[in-house]
Amino acid sequence: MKHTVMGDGYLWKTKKKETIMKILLVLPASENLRVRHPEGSVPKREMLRFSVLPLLTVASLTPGGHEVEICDENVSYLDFDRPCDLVGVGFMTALAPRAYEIAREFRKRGRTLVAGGYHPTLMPEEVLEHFDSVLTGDAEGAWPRLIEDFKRGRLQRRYSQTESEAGWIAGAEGARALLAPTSRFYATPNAVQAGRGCAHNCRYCSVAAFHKGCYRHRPLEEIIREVEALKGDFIFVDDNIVSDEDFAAGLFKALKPLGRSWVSQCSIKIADNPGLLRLAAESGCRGLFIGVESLGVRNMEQMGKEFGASGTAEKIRKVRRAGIGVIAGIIVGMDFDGRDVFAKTLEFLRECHVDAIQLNIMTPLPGTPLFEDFQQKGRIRSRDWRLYDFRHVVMEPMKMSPGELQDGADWLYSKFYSLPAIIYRTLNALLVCGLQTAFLSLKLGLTYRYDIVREGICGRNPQEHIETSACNGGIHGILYAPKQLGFLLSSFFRKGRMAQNKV
Ligand code: B12
Ligand code: SF4
Repeated sequence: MKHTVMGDGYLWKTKKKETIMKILLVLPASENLRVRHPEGSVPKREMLRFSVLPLLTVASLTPGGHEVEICDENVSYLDFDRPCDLVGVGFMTALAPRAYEIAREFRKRGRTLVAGGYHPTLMPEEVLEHFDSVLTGDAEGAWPRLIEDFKRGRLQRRYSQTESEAGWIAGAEGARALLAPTSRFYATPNAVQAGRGCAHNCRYCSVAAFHKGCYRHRPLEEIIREVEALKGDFIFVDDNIVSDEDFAAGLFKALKPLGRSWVSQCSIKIADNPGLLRLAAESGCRGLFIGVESLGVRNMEQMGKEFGASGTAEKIRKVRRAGIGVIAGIIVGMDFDGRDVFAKTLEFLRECHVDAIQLNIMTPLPGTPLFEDFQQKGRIRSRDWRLYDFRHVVMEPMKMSPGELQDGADWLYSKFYSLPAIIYRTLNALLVCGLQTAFLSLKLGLTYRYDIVREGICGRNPQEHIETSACNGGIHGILYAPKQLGFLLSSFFRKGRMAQNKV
């Protein structure tokens, strides 16, 4: 093999005069989460990292022969001086400023830069100010063409799938080995995708904007083959694994004989289909991230998510009684939320015994109808994309001040993840859902708590106007304990009775 240095790059030519390129794929990370020095430590939050399927998929689509390397800044230090010809960066909105920094550094060193993923797809013009080329939408088909063009020195500014390529969903089989050196830093290195997109069109959701309300899935045999090749448990990173209920039923049946445990995301509609819920549990489903979002019916209607607006508590109980833990996505700061939303939500979450939450502050993401709406009404407070991480207030709320929204969200977050609450939830999950879900609940709880302590999140309930110095559970946790203990005992006896009835 002959080494030919072209410009400052590292293109190789084989004996047959084929050009071999070195491609570096990067996942940027925000400042508080990334590895900042060559010997820097990796923050201990494995539970909140699952593989890097976007980059692995792009790597697996790369035509044979080229050398591909990946760098997830959450777990590895990004060395700008490493030799490469082409740098591909995939990023969501909150990571756009870091992606632009990365682009600047590589440009100084004469590298060619390509962007892909959510933010580049939804804001391509902005991204092209920093990158040589942008690939919008799915990369299947478009990425190999881009590579070919680059190799021939005719890289275009924009790439996207052709009509005939649309709908193709590639697996990541060919690229999983790239993760081997860092796999211990992830909750699981085994991320798989059964389908993409979602049939719903919620107004705030980037998935709806990216996939335009379209859902499609891979052939069943292909998914099963990919799962079979993995060692151990896995996660389906689908946005809504039950988007097509018939397909989901077939998938769950096919998974059952494999005896694996898995977690995924889905809409609360799964609770309305007891047969599907049972199949999911039997196939090894141990936890589902469900976008509960808001308790306010009017909020849900305004966001185009009215299908999830009623009977939520009972639906959550149904999922848990099937042996599946519930991680609820919650949004605070929607237009009909007043100052009482934080305490009410906390009470609700305790009553229906969700196993974990992802707490989000209402964030209009660029490219969504919600963003357009907020922009027109002059309600966008900041366009600093770093703050679009769902932990900061970037818009003018309707029924409280931005400060109150921030305080209330922090308060709810730290209260939900107080130590007594984590212990209680773990025991409850053990009794209602089983050991694996209890373990999941405990590990998630402790990881979120680690983030809360590390970032000094405390907050206060704006409804009460009292400083809640009891950030670690304190008096609230103690006062609440007898009620929780009562529920634990009753769950235990109910479970005993259910077991007897089965016999
Ligand atoms: C798993 C996941 C995570 C994981 C891991 C993220 C990762 N990068 O691997 C974790 C838990 C860390 C995470 C965190 C967050 N996430 Co997230 N996450 C996802 C999820 C569910 C799946 C990602 C995935 O593996 N997709 C599978 C791949 C194959 O699909 P894909 O990303 O679309 O990739 C294709 C194309 O986009 C393109 N492509 C992608 N990257 C690249 C790169 C190059 C160079 C090229 C050419 C092409 C390309 O090619 C791929 C193949 O076709 C997505 C939803 C989704 N459907 O993607 C949300 C999603 C990306 N997350 C989102 C958000 C908002 C967040 C959080 C802010 C949420 C929160 N409340 O905390 C945090 C960010 C925190 C932070 N500061 O970093 C939003 C982003 C929206 C936006 N416009 O920014 C999404 C879209 C969910 C949503 N409903 O809106 N997330
Ligand atoms: S159901 Fe979930 S994934 Fe689907 S459009 Fe609504 S918020 Fe997005």
